[in-house]
Amino acid sequence: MSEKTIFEKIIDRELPADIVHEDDICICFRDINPQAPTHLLVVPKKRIVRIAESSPEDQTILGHLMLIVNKVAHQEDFAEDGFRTVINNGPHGGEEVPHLHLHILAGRQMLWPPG
Ligand code: IU
Repeated sequence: MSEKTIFEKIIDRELPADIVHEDDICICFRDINPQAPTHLLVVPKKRIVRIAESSPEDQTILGHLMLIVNKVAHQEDFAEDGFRTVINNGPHGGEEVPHLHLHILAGRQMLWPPG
């Protein structure tokens, strides 16, 4: 098994994080370098490297991540104002950490197209 990712170290409590949700399948914590007033990451505990390397057997996990976006949007009280969910995949996507994660950005007006 390759070396743990930074997110696996957070999941295993080897590194600190401001955790807002955790269950058997995923963890959600505040991004260390926020790009919006609220910037959360939803990370599956199973190391799916990136969405382009997910497989049909990951369907339950992937669906669960979406439902946790919904849950934390209400929990953190930005569901009504709106928010953006982003998955960066590979070099052109701007992916830095090779462990699937959904960004949730909230608390300001988002622009389109994104940079
Ligand atoms: P990306 O989609 O792989 O580019 O996003 C990685 C994110 O992980 C990025 O927004 C970082 O700020 C964030 N992050 C973090 O929250 N804590 C860390 O220890 C590290 C990166 I390294």
